[in-house]
Amino acid sequence: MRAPLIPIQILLFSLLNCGSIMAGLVKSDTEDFIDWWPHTVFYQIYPRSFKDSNGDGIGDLKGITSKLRYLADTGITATWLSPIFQSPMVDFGYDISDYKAIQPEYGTMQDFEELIDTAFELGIKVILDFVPNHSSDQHEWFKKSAAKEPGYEDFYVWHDGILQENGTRVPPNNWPSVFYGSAWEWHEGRQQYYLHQFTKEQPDLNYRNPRVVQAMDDVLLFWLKKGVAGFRIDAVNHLFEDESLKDEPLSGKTADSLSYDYTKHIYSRDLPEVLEMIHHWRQLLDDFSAKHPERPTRIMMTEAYGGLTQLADYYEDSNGVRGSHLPFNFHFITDVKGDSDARDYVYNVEKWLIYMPRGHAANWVMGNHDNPRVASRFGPASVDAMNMLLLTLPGVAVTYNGEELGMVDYRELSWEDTVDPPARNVGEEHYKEVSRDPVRTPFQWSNATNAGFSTATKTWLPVHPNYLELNLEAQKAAKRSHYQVYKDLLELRKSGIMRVGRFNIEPLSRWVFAFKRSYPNFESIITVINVSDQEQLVDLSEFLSQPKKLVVEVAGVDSKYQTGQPLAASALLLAAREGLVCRLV
Ligand SMILES: *[C@@H]1O[C@H](CO)[C@@H](O)[C@H](O)[C@H]1NC(C)=O
Ligand SMILES: *[C@@H]1O[C@H](CO)[C@@H](O)[C@H](O)[C@H]1NC(C)=O
Ligand SMILES: CC(=O)N[C@H]1CO[C@H](CO)[C@@H](O)[C@@H]1O
Ligand SMILES: CC(=O)N[C@H]1CO[C@H](CO)[C@@H](O)[C@@H]1O
Ligand SMILES: [Ca+2]
Ligand SMILES: [Ca+2]
Repeated sequence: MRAPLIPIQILLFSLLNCGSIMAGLVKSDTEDFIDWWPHTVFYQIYPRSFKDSNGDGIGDLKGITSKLRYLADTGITATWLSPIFQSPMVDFGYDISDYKAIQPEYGTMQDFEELIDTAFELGIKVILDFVPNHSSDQHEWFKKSAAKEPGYEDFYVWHDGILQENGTRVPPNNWPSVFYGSAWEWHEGRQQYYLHQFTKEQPDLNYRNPRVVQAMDDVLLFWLKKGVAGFRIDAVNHLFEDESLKDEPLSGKTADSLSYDYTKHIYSRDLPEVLEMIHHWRQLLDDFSAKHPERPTRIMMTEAYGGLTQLADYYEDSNGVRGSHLPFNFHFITDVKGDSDARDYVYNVEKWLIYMPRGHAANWVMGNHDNPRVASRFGPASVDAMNMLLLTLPGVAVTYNGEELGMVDYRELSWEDTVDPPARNVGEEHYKEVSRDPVRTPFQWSNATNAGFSTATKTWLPVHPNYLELNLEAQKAAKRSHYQVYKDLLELRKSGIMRVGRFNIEPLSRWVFAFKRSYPNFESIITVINVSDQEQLVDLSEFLSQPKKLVVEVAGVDSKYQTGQPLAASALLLAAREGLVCRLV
């Protein structure tokens, strides 16, 4: 049994009375960090694979609602749902044909309202995925725009193309789509090209048209009124293109003019107008929050794989205008690999904190539906250590569903069972190199049929065959499991020190790093991680500075240490890939 940690109120009281500067937080921002979101774990649900309630093999809203109690029991207080809107499912929901309707295979609007109500009762905030850059080509806006219906002519980005001397018509420029091929598609009906930065079934909306901005504001307000706590905004850096539609300079990375790497995206990505749009949406959210104080602050999270300066500007620009509450930080996905050493981890943590403007909340994303799972990226032995890293750093943590169990990618998934469009596009020879299906297999609830996900004879993606051993029920029953480690870490996050404690991080050697949350006269929490494949003895005494009593707070599944066990700081033995969260008393 762990001794209770200092409650946040006591720590805040002490903090407010000495006005010291914390990890990225200054006194004037205390309002922000006692709000609900700056220290929350956001649990990403991939609705298609979470829980099927009606036995058709596809996850749905009623399924999610039935599992909200599980989230609450685990200690999760916020979730973001991948798209649940009406969609032809060319890009599994990232191609929306009606922004205000629920995809019928996921349920009805009433199911959604029940989900929101149940979540509210359980103290869980729900964030929706907002996909503003493009709609589906089946959206009525696109049909009207293609037919040049008044008011809709310029809803999308249309162009005549260029007529060459010999009479051939070609696209207006050399821009490639993110998903391969020209970013322009000829439309027979309208006799013009339209822009699509993703698949050709995802035409880009024209944000230079105030009617589009208005229509999207209307969508946001629609869902806000239904009680959502905010939005995660997809592909936000693609919102605007340079009006000149000039050719982009070549990157020199590839000779394949159809590859997204072919050009430097100086006219089709990260335009300054993106920031204006972010500010506009922030204002809309702030206004709504102010008008409806009965529910918690509405927030936005933004998705963009971008440079540090740019992401920092999303938080707050050089004039101090606030934008995204949480511009997603993907560095643990893009910049740290299985063979990274301690310095790489420390460097990636520090660089975010250095660039993040003062007074904002850091955030760390460990996985999502587009990238391999932790157990597959870093190896199964690293699951606990990576969850310790994610959940004891300061700020917001983002978990992809299943990572609390250490679920593994189903890499052996057959060609016949493959459904991901980019994988189908490249064919049987190469599908494994690009398929995102292995990270999207159904959640492993138990050892029952289909891992307890569905009663169907065939599920939309097959269940990973390791479900007989790797499942939630088994991990709940086990003496020690990834799930229990995860849950203990969430419990630990409730302590005040984890919210406002000063933060510092250092490599102790090439393979081991440690970080500390501390506050004068209070207990400190120390996380120490060995990212190598061999055991090692480390000396923590210099890092801890004062010789105090060090005890284990959370240990991994296979650890020889137990909670409450005293440790010798000068000679701490860590197993390969072991992480340990300790308390300095
Ligand atoms: C016209 O010229 C372009 C190159 O500028 C070439 O790709 C295309 O095949 C030509 N079309 C015809 C019909 O000759
Ligand atoms: C399935 O799980 C239950 C409960 O965890 C357990 O009692 C049972 O032995 C398991 N069955 C098999 C075949 O593993
Ligand atoms: C991580 C993520 O949400 N990626 C999405 C980015 O946007 C494209 C197009 O909408 C989707 O295909 C990705 O899944
Ligand atoms: C602290 C430390 O350096 N630990 C060891 C971890 O394992 C690697 C090999 O993978 C050793 O070289 C390190 O010494
Ligand atoms: Ca279903
Ligand atoms: Ca765009």
